[in-house]
Amino acid sequence: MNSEASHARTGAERLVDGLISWGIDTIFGMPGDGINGVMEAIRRRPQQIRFIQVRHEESAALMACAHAKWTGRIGCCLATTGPGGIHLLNGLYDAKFDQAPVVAVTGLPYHDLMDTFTQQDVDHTKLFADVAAYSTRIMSAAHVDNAVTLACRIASSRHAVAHLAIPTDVQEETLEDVEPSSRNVLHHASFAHADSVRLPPEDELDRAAEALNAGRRVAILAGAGALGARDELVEVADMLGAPIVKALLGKAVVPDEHPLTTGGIGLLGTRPSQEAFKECDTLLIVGSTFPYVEYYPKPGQARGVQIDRDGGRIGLRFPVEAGLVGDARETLRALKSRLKRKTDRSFLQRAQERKREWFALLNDSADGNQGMLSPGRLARDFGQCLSDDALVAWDSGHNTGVLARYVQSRAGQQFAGSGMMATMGCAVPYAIAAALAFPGRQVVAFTGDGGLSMLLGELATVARYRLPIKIVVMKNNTLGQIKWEQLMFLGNPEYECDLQPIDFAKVADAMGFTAYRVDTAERCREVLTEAFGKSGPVLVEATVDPDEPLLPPMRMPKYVENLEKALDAGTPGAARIRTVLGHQPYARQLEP
Ligand SMILES: Cc1ncc(C[n+]2csc(CCOP(=O)(O)OP(=O)(O)O)c2C)c(N)n1
Ligand SMILES: [Mg+2]
Repeated sequence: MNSEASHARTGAERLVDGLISWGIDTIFGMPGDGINGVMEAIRRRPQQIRFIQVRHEESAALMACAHAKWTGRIGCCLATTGPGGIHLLNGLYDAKFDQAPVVAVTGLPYHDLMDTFTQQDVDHTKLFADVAAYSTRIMSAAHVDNAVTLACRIASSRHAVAHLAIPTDVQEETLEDVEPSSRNVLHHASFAHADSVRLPPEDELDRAAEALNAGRRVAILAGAGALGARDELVEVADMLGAPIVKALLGKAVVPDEHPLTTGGIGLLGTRPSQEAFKECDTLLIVGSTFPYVEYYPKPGQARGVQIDRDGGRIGLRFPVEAGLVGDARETLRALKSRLKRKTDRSFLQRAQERKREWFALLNDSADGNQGMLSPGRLARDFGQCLSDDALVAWDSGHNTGVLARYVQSRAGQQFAGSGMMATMGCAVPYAIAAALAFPGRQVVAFTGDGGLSMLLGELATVARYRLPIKIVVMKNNTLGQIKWEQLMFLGNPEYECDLQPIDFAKVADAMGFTAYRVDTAERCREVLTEAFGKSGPVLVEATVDPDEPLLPPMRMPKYVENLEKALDAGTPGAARIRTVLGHQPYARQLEP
């Protein structure tokens, strides 16, 4: 671009061009008078960037985060001053917590009215100071280029949130209006991308290999950091005869059907995974800081080795003697060449047998479900109806638990949702981001009724862009997960968890969806099959039994004690709940 044209570009145009040069092709947001200069710059660049209009800025931030998780590229969201910016926060924390690179762009009042109690005068740089690794107020058109490239560079290199706040008048300003300062030499900052693949030092790799080679019962914990290292992880697991246990964010690391994995861990995990952790003498953690410490092997029970790209996360949940700071794939490769193949395969074989038993139990109990649909049956059938290349978005609740436990992921599928933030309402925004990034692939959201109602307006976004998303809402008319937590964690009767029922099928119909209802086990598969085969946006309202519990895979004595206490203390429907607890797979989960 010649310098005259460059000088004529507004601050907003410079900003949008900067984002484009970093490969950003989609911006999620909502216009407003504090950001309309940027809107105009986007409007003028239809070939390079598209704007996706949302109904709530929280969704825009969740979509930007999801875009980053699905594609591995920077996600971008936009909001106006004050209420718009404030609405972004929850989605941005989701990105911060799961280390998704996101750039947020917000408006500010006129630069010379800031902090004067003017309309919507929220200081976004203070507001975003905690959530963003980089947050700045753009001072003039001459400040845009260096600020925007730095924001993108920090977001991508630190896997973090970066935030740019741009005053209303600066969006309109050009370099003909303002001179750069004497030290701000034009074009001094670079837009070139830079990446690295880090490797740990040799002696640390040797120390890790020594521990792993000495182990007789090695287990692996894999999380989101291992998503790009499937082949390497499988090779290492095979050499070590080690079952791969997956944190939820790592569900797609290795397909559930793979013989080297026992599936998930935690409250929503599998029994063979828990048993592997109870009995292992060595734990290799790859790209995970799965937060529930009580599900790890006990400190002192097992030697620990951990791979993480962030040195600050080594030894966070489990004491390790070797911390390998580096890229998961390259580090596993380097480690593999130091490992000896274990001839004793008995630990792995035992885990495989237990896995067969566990899934037979889940399947048999799903098959045995008659009449009122159980959450497990719904999730099992849902998993079986997915395409081989489905992108599946989860929400936060009991519904996430059954999805994690019952859906047997396949090699070409991807799964994503809010991890460390575990926010309700994420499934639909995540699915929208997936459908926009991967047209042609099946995109499915699995959500609870509480979660869906939080950002219900986004059904209109799905319809607006004619996204062929399939939404399955597990309707139990309760904040199911919290109900079971009140009973199990605290021993208190359920209180204020029941939800005013919503006719989601009617709502979806009014929003431009094809809607289905199912409420019996017998019809579940048939309805899901028909719904998934239908073109365009589809919602399935699946009414499930609200008395089916959310239990950890193995008995936790304190939880059982609390459950008894809560049921005795006047939990509504206690008698029915007791009956359900006697059914499989719960009876097995509660067995001493
Ligand atoms: C934004 C937000 N608010 C509250 C919570 C706490 N919470 C976690 S799960 C849950 C209940 C979810 O209810 P629903 O969506 O109906 O799913 P269910 O558990 O019934 O499957 C709540 C309130 C949360 N995770 N996120
Ligand atoms: Mg619910």
